[in-house]
Amino acid sequence: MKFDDFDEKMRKFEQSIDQTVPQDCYMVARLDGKGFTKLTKEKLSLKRPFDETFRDAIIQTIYYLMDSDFDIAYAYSESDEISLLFRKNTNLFGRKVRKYNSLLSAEASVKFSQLMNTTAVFDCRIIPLLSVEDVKDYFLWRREDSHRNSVYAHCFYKLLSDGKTPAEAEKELSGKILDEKEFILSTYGINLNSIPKWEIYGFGVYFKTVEKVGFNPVKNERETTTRKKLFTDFDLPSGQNYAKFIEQFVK
Ligand SMILES: Nc1nc2c(ncn2[C@@H]2O[C@H](COP(=O)(O)OP(=O)(O)OP(=O)(O)O)[C@@H](O)[C@H]2O)c(=O)[nH]1
Ligand SMILES: [Mg+2]
Repeated sequence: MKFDDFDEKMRKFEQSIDQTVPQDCYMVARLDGKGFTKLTKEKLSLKRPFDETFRDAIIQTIYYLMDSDFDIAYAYSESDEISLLFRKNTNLFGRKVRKYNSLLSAEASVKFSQLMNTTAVFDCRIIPLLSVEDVKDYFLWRREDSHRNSVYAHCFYKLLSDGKTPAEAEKELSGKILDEKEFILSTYGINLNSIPKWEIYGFGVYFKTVEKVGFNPVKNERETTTRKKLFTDFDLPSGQNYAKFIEQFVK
């Protein structure tokens, strides 16, 4: 077969499952650590349920992705997951899903592995969203997921420190609603205000404009310039205030 004939025949297969995110949609990617329960327990000696070294490696991974050309407006992280909201009009990779999934997963995995001196892998999914309301709801949803997971994890490790086996702790928590788990924590003198906020609700990363005072040798005078700097927000607003806060990134 001639090369052009091969090309025509094979491209059809290659392109048959190529998907692109429509220009009208907002786009979020969610990365999630693969098998991090095992990794954090067996290969890394981390504090449980939450560890600052782990958190800081996630933050550095997010900075690395946001400092590259991915066009990310806002990132949110809880546990071993990272959600990335892209700028509305981004046209990187022609909005091809396979490009985002493969490159984000690869870049995050390599960076995080280097930082933690281990082999760690993130999967990635792209979530197209139709409206500003959907974007707000997406981030409210992940924040609430964080809240639930975190309360469970704090309860679980408190029960273990009280002498329960993992199976007993799991059984005790199974079927309990959030309020009941928060009550269990209160019996240990713990409430949501006594746990670092990022452990319960996760944290956000975004660019902030900062002013820098320098010296202009040509004009022989002090000069104030502005530049964008990445900032980690450990004190995200809650409820509708968080939804309102998200609006600034949906452009
Ligand atoms: N010790 C410790 N573990 C953490 C920390 N952050 C996340 N993890 C662990 O990461 C795991 C994330 O859970 P999942 O994503 O649901 O499960 P997974 O084992 O990664 O499985 P898959 O995502 O399905 O591959 C949980 O077991 C958490 O305990 C941390 O700061 N310290
Ligand atoms: Mg995971």
